[in-house]
Amino acid sequence: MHYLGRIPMTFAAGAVLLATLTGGAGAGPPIPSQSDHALLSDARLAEASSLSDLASTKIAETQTPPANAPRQHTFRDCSQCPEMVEIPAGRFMMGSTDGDNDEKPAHEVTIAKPFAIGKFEVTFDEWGACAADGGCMPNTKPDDYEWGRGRRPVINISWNDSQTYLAWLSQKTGKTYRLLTEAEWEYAARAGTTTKFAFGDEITHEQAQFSYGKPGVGQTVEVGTFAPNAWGLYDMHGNVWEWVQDCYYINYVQAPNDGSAFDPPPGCIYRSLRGGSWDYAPYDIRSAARYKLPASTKLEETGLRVARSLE
Ligand SMILES: [Ca+2]
Repeated sequence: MHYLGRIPMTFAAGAVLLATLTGGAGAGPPIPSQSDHALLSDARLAEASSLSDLASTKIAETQTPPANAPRQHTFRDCSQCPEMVEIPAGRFMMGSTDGDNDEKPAHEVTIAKPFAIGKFEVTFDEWGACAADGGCMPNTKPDDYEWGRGRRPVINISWNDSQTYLAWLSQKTGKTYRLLTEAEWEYAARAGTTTKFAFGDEITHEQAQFSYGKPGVGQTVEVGTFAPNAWGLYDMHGNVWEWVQDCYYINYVQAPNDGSAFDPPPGCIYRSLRGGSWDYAPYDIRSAARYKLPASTKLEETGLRVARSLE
């Protein structure tokens, strides 16, 4: 991903710290250090690539329910809460056979139970409601770069900040709001499709907010500016990167296949983000594309989308 070249040097220090933290013995399954990653990934990705042909075939056979399934029920738990869309149980092939190494191996994931997902990225208005009610400390008024607030997606949100919004939302509604798992995010982004985007293998500036090939200085647009995917979800491609629950790992060799998050002890430096943002190229906003940042990092292109389980 081209953005990696723009990561500040402090992130490199974080990588060293990660290697240090994960190098020692501890409870639970060991997490390979960054220095182990090359050896591990070479061996396992060779194995993974041998499965790629099989995966390519299975991808077309696995996706359920199909993209043309009936539109899901929507609801809102309070007047200022994000509008939610019920997503059906199903199974799909997560990852890709021809993308970056961190998208491999493509693997089948089963989502056993329906869940609810935000119809849109969380907006400045919604974040403001949290702050006005005493929540979302200390990032109560994230910088909008004078692009405008209202129904634009909230930006300058770290993974840690996202937890303050989810805690407020859960307290206000009595429901357990959370981030999507990375598997749930991709399942919802694909919406029954097996193509690079929910709209096919190409994407245009009439379908999503991304900067590549577009004149002028990029920025976010109001949520819902473009048409939704087949399951009624907006801006899964582009606009802002969306934090997910998972601890980022360099490939899917250890990825769970039940839709749960990969989040092993003893801790996590990098959290995953999905969907790309207004500042990216089509390749980086594909359904399978992944990104990572330290949990405390906030940028002009990091936001969130909420989820909650259905009783
Ligand atoms: Ca997005």
